[in-house]
Amino acid sequence: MQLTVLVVSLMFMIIIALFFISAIRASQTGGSDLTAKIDRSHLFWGMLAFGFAVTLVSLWEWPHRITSGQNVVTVNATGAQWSWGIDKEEVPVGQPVVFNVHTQDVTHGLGVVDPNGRLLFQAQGMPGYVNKVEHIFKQAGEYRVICMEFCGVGHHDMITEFKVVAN
Ligand SMILES: [Cu+2]
Repeated sequence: MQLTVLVVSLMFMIIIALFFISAIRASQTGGSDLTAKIDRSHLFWGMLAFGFAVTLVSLWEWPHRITSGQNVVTVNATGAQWSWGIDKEEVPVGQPVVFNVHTQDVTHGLGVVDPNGRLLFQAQGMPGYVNKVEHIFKQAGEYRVICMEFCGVGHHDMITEFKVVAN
């Protein structure tokens, strides 16, 4: 994801730099340069297609896409002041896992952190609702569930763990 952001940022910087260069040249040569030659409608449709492609690529692993089927593992995660209760201690690698997130009292935020300490995804936990978030774990190991929404004095203690295991 960070590499995607870097590549997209560099591409935008190059495009903007080209416009600046052509504008400077146009001001020096009286206007017969690249900006004058580019058809504005081509530019519009090109930028639109570029934006669409970037959006598609960057959202490809959208975590809120919920699949259904026999191979989906369901984990019920319940937040309460101040702990997380999850009904599975182990989930498999490479299989869709759907977290049903809800709370018993106030709003909490379920955050799942990988063994390297990197936040993988999060979902809001709200009283009276069940929010679903899906993830396919790619790496076995110890994962942590933390709270992403400040919920009182014991908020920092809302940590629990589960294992991702190879099939
Ligand atoms: Cu909290």
